[in-house]
Amino acid sequence: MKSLVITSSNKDDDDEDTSVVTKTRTVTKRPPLYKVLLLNDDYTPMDFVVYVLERFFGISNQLATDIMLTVHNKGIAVVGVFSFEIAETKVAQVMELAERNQHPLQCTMEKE
Ligand code: TYC
Repeated sequence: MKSLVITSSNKDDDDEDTSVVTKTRTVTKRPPLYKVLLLNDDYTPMDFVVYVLERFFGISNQLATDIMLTVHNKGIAVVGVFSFEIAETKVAQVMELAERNQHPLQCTMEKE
């Protein structure tokens, strides 16, 4: 968030009191959003990917299956769009579970 201070003053040479008006305008920028992407590989079981999508992204079994198949067929798909912190957490959760199960599944994030 940036604050812009606009000052208008009345400088003159006489001895009169001068007034200064200060206006503060707050310019609020929307926080950037990040896409969470899932990448295809040849080894991660399809039902594991569907499970990951249901568990960490709150996606229905039907939609999770569709997204998994899109990744399987196209190589990559956007799973969701989040703030930096949320996207980072989702990626970490997916990567941790994949590693724990020794699957090479890759999940990354990218600024929108
Ligand atoms: N290609 C994998 C298979 O045939 C399935 C898969 C789908 C893997 C999506 C990763 O992000 C992925 N078992």
